[in-house]
Amino acid sequence: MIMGQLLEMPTLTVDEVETDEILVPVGTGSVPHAIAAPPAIGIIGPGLVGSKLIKYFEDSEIAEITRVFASYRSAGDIIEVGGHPVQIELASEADYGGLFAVCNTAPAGFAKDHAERIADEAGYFVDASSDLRKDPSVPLIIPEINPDAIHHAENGILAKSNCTTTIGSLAIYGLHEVASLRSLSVSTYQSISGQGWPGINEFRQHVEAMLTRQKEMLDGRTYPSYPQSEVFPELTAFNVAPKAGTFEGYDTSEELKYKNETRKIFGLDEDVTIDVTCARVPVFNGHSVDIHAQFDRPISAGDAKDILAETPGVELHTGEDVPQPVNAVGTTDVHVGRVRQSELFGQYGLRLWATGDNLTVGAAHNIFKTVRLLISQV
Ligand code: 2RA
Repeated sequence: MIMGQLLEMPTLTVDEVETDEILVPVGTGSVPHAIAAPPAIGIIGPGLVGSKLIKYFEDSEIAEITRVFASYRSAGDIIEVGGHPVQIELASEADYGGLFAVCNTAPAGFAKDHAERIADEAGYFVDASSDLRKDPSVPLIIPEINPDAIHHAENGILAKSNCTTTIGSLAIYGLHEVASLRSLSVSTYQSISGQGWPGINEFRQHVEAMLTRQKEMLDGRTYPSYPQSEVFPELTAFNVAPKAGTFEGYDTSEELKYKNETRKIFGLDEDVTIDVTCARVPVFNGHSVDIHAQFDRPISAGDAKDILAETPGVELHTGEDVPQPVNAVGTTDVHVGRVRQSELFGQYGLRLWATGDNLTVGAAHNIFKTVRLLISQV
């Protein structure tokens, strides 16, 4: 299609594009020897996370988004990126040659089939999905924590960790650098936006339905009278379900991600124990994590607060000022508060609460920082 035809088509904003939801270490793909300034970036999936990622690049001068990709549903649409119309290409069939990095925010399933080819055609494939996280050749990058891991990516493929793991890891890495972790007991309070627009739309319908049924809730009518769910098997409106993800044995998929990814990012030995319960809560956006950590040496709550106050990527809250999703939304730090000594582990343990925007610090901003790190290495 020629540009004249493209311009006759309606231009959408990235938020209007109905597309898949949502991501990237370092390798030996065809990284250009001399990159254009600014380097050209491709984004797969301009949805809830992808649109935020586009905005971070637009607001910076480190790189330029030159191409956008999506599934059949949105391929052919025109969106405006950096003040220019860009036609969305079909992600599964496009040739990615000439791009410095491709950031994938498509849902799980896409990276598994296409990462290798894309990383071969472009310089790097930075993956936000869960497809490749367990692959030993694919580093999980949280730039504040393990920036050097980008040098261990084979084939130019890197990934980010699950949003919940990222928020929890940012909250404790500064402490772990001073006193090594011996055990972690974690409960998560995960928001609805973790399941993208489909989850948000279902939640809205459920809230409306349940508001008209307050009497039933107060009288104790039970589950069968509640609205049917498709995205979340358990009711999300005015409820708390201790089940985020799907069961894989005794743990849910979200709990296993938290355990496995935390081990991989920190390089923890098997004798460091990690217990996790992941719950879904009726919060539109922003995941919270209650962390009970045991360390290999004494660390006082006062020292922990001093460390957290200086930890990059962390905003410390003290006293009456407690971190909450409603205040964390749109920010790019993890908000940490309620820092206190553990009764169970005494001087060797701390209890703290972390809240972060799962779409920014947990996803889009992590990918942006990873690409910025890759560019800085060229
Ligand atoms: C969720 N962590 O909250 C997932 C999204 N990747 O559903």
